[in-house]
Amino acid sequence: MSQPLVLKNIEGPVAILRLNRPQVLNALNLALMDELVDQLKALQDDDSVRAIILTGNEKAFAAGADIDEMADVSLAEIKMKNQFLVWDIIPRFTKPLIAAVQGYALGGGCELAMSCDMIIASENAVFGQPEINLGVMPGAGGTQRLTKALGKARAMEYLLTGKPLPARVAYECGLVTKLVPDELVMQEALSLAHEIAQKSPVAVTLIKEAVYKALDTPTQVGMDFERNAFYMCFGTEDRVEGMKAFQEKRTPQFKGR
Ligand code: CO8
Repeated sequence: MSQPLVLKNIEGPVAILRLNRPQVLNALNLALMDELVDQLKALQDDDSVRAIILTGNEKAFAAGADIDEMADVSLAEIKMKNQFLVWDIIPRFTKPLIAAVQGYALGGGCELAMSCDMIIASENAVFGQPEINLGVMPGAGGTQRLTKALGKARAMEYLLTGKPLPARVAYECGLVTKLVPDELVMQEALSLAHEIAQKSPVAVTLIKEAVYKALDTPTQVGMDFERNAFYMCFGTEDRVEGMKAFQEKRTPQFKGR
């Protein structure tokens, strides 16, 4: 049996994880999600890795949770399985995570892409939360993250009808970072990942946390977090290096200390 998730390669400081269940459009079964979190934990501990790209294939990033795996599950089973424990780890991952999306990103696939820090999408990508058509609803953040990105009025329409959200609309709503032709998706994701990988990893992590505070907390709480995070930067060697490099008119070499 082929691996449901492939650590394709590590290109310098950038690791690429590829969802690999092409026969079912990368439907997210429990084994795949467990493997994804295991891989992320390993990459978290690898100091040489400073950014991660999560991708699928040309036809699908992921077409949602595996419906065949869910079809016969009882309420008691789904409740007790607590499958979302692994999902909660993804937004807490401290290194930058970029979703490179081609084709379908539906249901859990859309939620997985939205759990990443940024999405690079091809013009033919299709997002959406079609769970309503299965008699259920999103369970891994779809109602929350789509609403924050699109606003109530438009999110309601997509969530209640389950209709596809074209990449162009997702881009215009701010859900997608960059929209590029199909063949340039990985190139663009790699370029972005490599650029961020050159920055101070500590500052990158703190900025990530601060941005999520902006989404999840009242402004003053976020401002307080930001101020303390700013102070924390002054405890790093990277801050000394960054400012010294500016004065010496050279490129800084950040070490993550
Ligand atoms: N689960 C299982 N199998 C799938 C899934 C899926 N989500 N999506 C596609 N497949 C399978 C198909 O059954 C088919 O298998 P087979 O060849 O054996 O018949 C194969 O993939 C190819 O699919 P299609 O023939 O249907 O391909 P099309 O190009 O005709 O259509 C679509 C593509 C439109 C994407 C269509 O496959 C589709 O509608 N898929 C289901 C999309 C969906 O409803 N997603 C939401 C699932 S529910 C969910 O995500 C809940 C999230 C809760 C939290 C997350 C927990 C993990």
